[in-house]
This record gives sequence, C-alpha cells and structure tokens, in this order.
Amino acid sequence: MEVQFPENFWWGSAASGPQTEGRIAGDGKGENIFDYWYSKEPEKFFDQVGPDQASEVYQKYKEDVQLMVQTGHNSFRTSIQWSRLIPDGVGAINPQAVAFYNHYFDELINNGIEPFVNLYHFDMPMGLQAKGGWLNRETVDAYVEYAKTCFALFGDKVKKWFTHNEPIVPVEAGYLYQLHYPEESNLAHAVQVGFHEALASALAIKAYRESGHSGEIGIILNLTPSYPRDSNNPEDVCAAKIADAFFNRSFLDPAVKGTFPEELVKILKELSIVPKMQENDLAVIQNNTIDLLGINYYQPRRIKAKESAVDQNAAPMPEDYFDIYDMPGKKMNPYRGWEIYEKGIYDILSNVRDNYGNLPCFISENGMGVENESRFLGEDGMIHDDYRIEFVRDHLRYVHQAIQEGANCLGYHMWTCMDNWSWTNAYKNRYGFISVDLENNRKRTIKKSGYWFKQVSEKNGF
Ligand code: BGP
Repeated sequence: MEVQFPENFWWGSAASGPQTEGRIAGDGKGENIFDYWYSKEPEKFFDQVGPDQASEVYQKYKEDVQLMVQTGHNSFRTSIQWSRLIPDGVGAINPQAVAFYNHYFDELINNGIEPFVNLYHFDMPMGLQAKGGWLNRETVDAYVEYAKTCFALFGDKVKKWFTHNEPIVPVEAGYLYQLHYPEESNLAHAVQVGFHEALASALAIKAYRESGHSGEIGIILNLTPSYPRDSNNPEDVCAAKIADAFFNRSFLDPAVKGTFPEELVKILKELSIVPKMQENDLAVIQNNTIDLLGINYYQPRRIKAKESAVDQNAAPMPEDYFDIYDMPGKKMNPYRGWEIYEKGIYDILSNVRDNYGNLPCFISENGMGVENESRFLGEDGMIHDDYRIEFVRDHLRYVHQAIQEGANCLGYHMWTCMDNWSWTNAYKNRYGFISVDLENNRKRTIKKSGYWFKQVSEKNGF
C-alpha cells in the first residue's frame, strides 16, 4: 500500500447540530442567532433556505448512522445545540433534547462509531444574544453552566469533548466582516468576544476536569497558515506573522500554552482595546489548557506587507497591519472561492509538532464544497465526485508525511458526512460523502467518495 496510517486512526467526518438537525413543531428547541436572523432577513440566505430546513437528522439519525457505517466511520463529530438543550440559554432544560442526544449518541456507540461532541458551533441562543452574546460576561457564566449540564447528562457515554468549533469565526463573521449576525464591524468588540470565548473554553475545561469524567477535552480551530508573499522580504514576513497572531495564534496559544501572543497584545495595547477582564481570568486560561487539538484546514492565507496607507480616521481593522496577497497561479476551489493548497495541512501539523509541544491532535475538518453536483450524477444513481476523492487523497498524503516525521496526528475527519446547510450559503455548495436530495424528502445516497472512504478506512490507508 502506498500510504499506511497508524493503528486505531480515527476515520470519519464532522458536522454540527445547527447545520443538520432541523426543527420540527413541538421539539422544544429555542431560537439561536441563525433562526432569528433567518426569520428577519431570509434573503441573506442562499435560495432563502434557513436552518429550520436542515438535513432532518433529528428525525433520520438512525438511518444516518447506518450510512456512516457504510462509509467507514469509526468516529463522528457533531455538536449539541445549546438552544435545543437549554432553549433560553439559561434555566430550564428541554427533556426532548436530552432524549434526542441520548438516542443519537447511543446509536453511534452501538454501531462502533465514537461520538466526538462539540459544545458550540456559532449558535448563540437568542435570549443571550439579546443581552450582548459573547460581548457580555454573563454569557461566559451561562456557557459554563451549559457545559456542566452536558458533562453531567452525557459524560458517561461521550469521552471526547470540544469547547468550541472555530471560535475565530464568531469574531470575524459576527464582529469584523459582517458575515453573520449581529453583522458588526468593530475591532474592540471582536477582541472582547474572542477573549470571552477563550475564557469560556478554559472554564469549561476546568469544570470538565473537576467533574471527574475520564475522557478528554479539547478545542477545534481553523488554522489558516499565513504565508508571506516573499519569504526573503522581512516586511512580508512580519506582516504574515501579524496575520497569524490575529487569526491563528489568538486561540491556538491560549488553548495550548495558556498565553496570548505578544505581537497581538502589543497591538491591542497600542489601540487601547485590551479586553475587559477580571483578576483571575488570565490565570484560569493559563491553568486550563486542552488535552486534544482539532484542526480544521481548508485554505492558507497569502500575505504581503501593507502597500496602501491606513486611513487614520477609520475604525481600526486587522488589515491595517497587512494586505492580502492575491498570488498568481494559485489553485482554486471556484465554488467556494478558497485556495486549495494541500501542503498547508503538513505545515500546520509540523508547526504543532515543533512549537506546541506536539500535543495529540487530529484533522477535524477538511473538505471541498462544490456547486451543482447533480451534474456528476451517473446512470447508477450515484454522484461521481472524483474531484473530492482526489482532494482528500492529496491532503491525506501530506497528513501521512507529517506523521512519518513525528506529528502526533490521530485521525482525519472530513467535512462533512452528508450534504448539509452551510450558514448563509445554505445548500449552495455540497461537501458530503453522502448526497441529500432537497427535492425528494431529503433522500440520502452515498457518493463515490463515500465508498472510496470506506475502503481507505478498512485498509487504514490507500
Ligand atoms: C467550517 C465550519 C463548518 C462548515 C465549513 C464549510 O468553517 O466549521 O461549519 O460550514 O467550514 O464552510 P462553508 O459552509 O462556509 O462553505
């Protein structure tokens, strides 16, 4: 075999509650920011498809677990929806949610698939958002109570927990670039939101350890390696370091080392936007670092030194310190507009090995969203997504190389198991090993890549 992975490698995929479960009348779920935003501005969502119309995992989870078996999963990540379990964000627990998650996790376990469970995937309960969401310190307390509730309810069966998925996304999308509700653009707010997320993570880790459960707890970060336009140009290199501090190390450093990057702290001090914190917060972050790092990798960041002057009257933004470099000839996923750079996954794993104590990690998301995949439907009724097979294989080669060179990478999860609802892109780009037919009662059909993945998982390589 060309590429052989270590024994017990985790093969599977990732999804999230808000992108898959859907809502049905009487399920007791409360509103989160996406439910609310969609109810107010459905035109912001592709084809006006909202989160209520996700892939109906709430009803179809048993069938879905069988499909996971058929596509070679030995592990699978989803998230608990805070607004399903605790509809108002604080207070009463929804008993139907408890029953649903128990059944779902049991179904996975009974079929030999380990559930990896994330606590927060961009889905702030609306009751808390109305009071400021992550901007408000009370949300940190509410989150810790929610986390404790999850550990108490499901901690005996779930042994891999994650405090957040991509905590930089609420910062960027909600508070810098106006891509998600509340669509703000305010660096001081973004910094406060990020700080509260990092603190909430550390406090949840502390609570998990105090709960006496035997599993592991970590965080899932989207790491976008920042490559300077010219690695021999010190100004490009410096700009890339700053971009890295803003978007990667802002969460990677506190999660793994318990500290924040000096370059970033210096900038925040200069701008007088150091987040508000209480006396003990930095010690809590210092003392409660992760066991396990999930790495989501889609694309790199290409950076060059700032070429245009910064408008001193405009509100500060990270881009005051660097420019995005539009590298000629880069390979693109045209549907998503993201560069495909396979070696990036190797560079991340090497960085974690060399600079982050080589802590246990795994690829928790990697994948390729493609529009209008029905073009590739064969007469056999299956989508022939050879491009996805190629994408995964090419990334896996680099994961394998990193492992050969000592990276402590324990698994590979694809984004995603079956086509799901992708925030404002809704069902525009399809990512799954399994297709979901929106016209036909959300019928699931395994794609060619799903059968291929099953073989890879069985052979533990290819
Ligand atoms: C990650 C998120 C996922 C997922 C994926 C694909 O950032 O963790 O929730 O959606 O990206 O991206 P998109 O849905 O924006 O195409």
